[in-house]
Amino acid sequence: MKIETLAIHAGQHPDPTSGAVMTPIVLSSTFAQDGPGNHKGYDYSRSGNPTRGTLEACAAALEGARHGLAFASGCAATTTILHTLRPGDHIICGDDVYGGTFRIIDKVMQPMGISATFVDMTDLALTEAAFRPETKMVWLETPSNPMLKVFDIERVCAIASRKGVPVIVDNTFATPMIQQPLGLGATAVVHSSTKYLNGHSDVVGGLVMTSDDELVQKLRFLQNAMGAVPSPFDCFLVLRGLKTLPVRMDRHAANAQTIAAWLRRHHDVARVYYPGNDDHPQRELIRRQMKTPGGMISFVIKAAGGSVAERSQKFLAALKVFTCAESLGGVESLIELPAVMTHASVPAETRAALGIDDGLIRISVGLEAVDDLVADLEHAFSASH
Ligand code: P1T
Repeated sequence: MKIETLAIHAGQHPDPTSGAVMTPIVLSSTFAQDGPGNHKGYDYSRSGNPTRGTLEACAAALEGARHGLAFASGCAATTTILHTLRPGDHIICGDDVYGGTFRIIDKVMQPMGISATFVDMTDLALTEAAFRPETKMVWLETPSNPMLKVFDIERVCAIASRKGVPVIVDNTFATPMIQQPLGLGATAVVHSSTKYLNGHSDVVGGLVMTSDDELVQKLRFLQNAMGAVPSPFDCFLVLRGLKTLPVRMDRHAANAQTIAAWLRRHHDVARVYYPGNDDHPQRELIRRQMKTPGGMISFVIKAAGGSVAERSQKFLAALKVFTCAESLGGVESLIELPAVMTHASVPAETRAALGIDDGLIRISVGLEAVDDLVADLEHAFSASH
């Protein structure tokens, strides 16, 4: 079946007791056993829950995976995967990742004896050179947050596979509608389902999908043992969000393509980072790897009088349709300054090296009428002079 059909039906059947077409929210924390240890598949809701199980099955189908695991947040999913590592192990991570992911690796895992090398994976020779005998995991986001770099999943996986090292791809920005990393050789995919998968900015959640039976056993153990599981209500909401993911992603990308092209022509804009740009340094790869360029754009405004950072602040304050907020992937358009918001936990010198300047602006293009979005941006350019 095609992904649009799977998004609506995978893992779902009318409820056998009531005939309910939509998956019920099973709130019970515990499940009756016919005798000690003799249950119908569920014993305690941290270990497994029917609503969560349905979400896990549907999400797995979308990524073409055999298994799905749901977590209380994207960071909980990330932390759980990283706990498959042991002291002395080494991880190679793409150099541009969500600030919270950088913080987990830098501030939580490194003190536990896991070393990390952050690499610009657009350079495959550099990536290969970063491997050590103790390298046990490769982690990448593509497109990356917030610089929208695109890494070649297939080639990075080929290098890692020669070394026997699993590759984890954070597919939050792209979603399975744009690319399916498991088909390109990745071992597992991680998502902040807070974003496009849920799509309505009313849930914090995470998902991991994999077809690796050995890895999923370790992750299931950790999901239960560490306990960072989502509520059944949140699972219901993400499951509902998935049903419209295919239509939402098309509109996000269409609106973003219009806005990115308009920004590039604008005399007040210094630079635009968007995978749909025809001068994007990875444009050949993008054509091969991504079905659409997605809904995220970063750009740098030109200074007017004061510094670029000052103008960015004024620009954000003047917007009426875009909301200044962290996060992305909801129906509504959001705008933020990564250096002081989502990527504040990345050290200033690292941010500078990556191009996350104090004035860099990131937008998550929503589903509003694109003319209204352009008019809102145009007004803010004028008002921030
Ligand atoms: O916020 P949480 O659900 O825990 O997900 C963390 C996460 C993981 N991976 C990527 C690529 C992300 O962008 C995020 C969260 N990002 C934001 C909150 C943001 O505004 O970028």
